[in-house]
Amino acid sequence: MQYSILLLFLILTALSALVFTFVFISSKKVGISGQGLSNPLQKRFWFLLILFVVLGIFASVTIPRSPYFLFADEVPARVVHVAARQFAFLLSDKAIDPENPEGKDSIEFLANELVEFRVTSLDVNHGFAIYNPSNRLIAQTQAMPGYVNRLRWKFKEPGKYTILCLEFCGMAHQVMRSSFTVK
Ligand SMILES: [Cu+2]
Repeated sequence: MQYSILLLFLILTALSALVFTFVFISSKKVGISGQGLSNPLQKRFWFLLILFVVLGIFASVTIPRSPYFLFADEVPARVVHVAARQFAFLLSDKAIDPENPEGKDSIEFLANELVEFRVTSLDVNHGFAIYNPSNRLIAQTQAMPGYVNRLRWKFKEPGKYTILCLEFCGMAHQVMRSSFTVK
């Protein structure tokens, strides 16, 4: 399924590239005289070149820092299963059975150990957002029915961390919260 969506996107991308190339090639035949930047075609060429270089630099700097690659080559010390539902989060060291969902009352981690959250939802889309003891958002992913999203993080600061839902998921969305402790 994922691969067919990717394939569809690649085909659409190739089609749009073809259309743009066709428009670009056929519009070049219009004769415009003038040297250097007084020529609109030259101006456009330099504008696009600079734009692509800037975008290329931006992408190559930011994409490797994407959270998808965070701690990718390390083995997590802890794996915690998270099931979100209206209007609570269940956290457990074991896989959560959707037929009989149960979570632990309290979860504790050690500071600086690599924790992997495997986040899913039992009903609608929810957010899974982690706030540090000073209530700053430090990491988040979506909780989606039918999917397991992995979120890896090392908690440096000991204290109580809060989990909040970042998707408006129903009438009691604002009470949907949980927490864990880092020692
Ligand atoms: Cu929610």
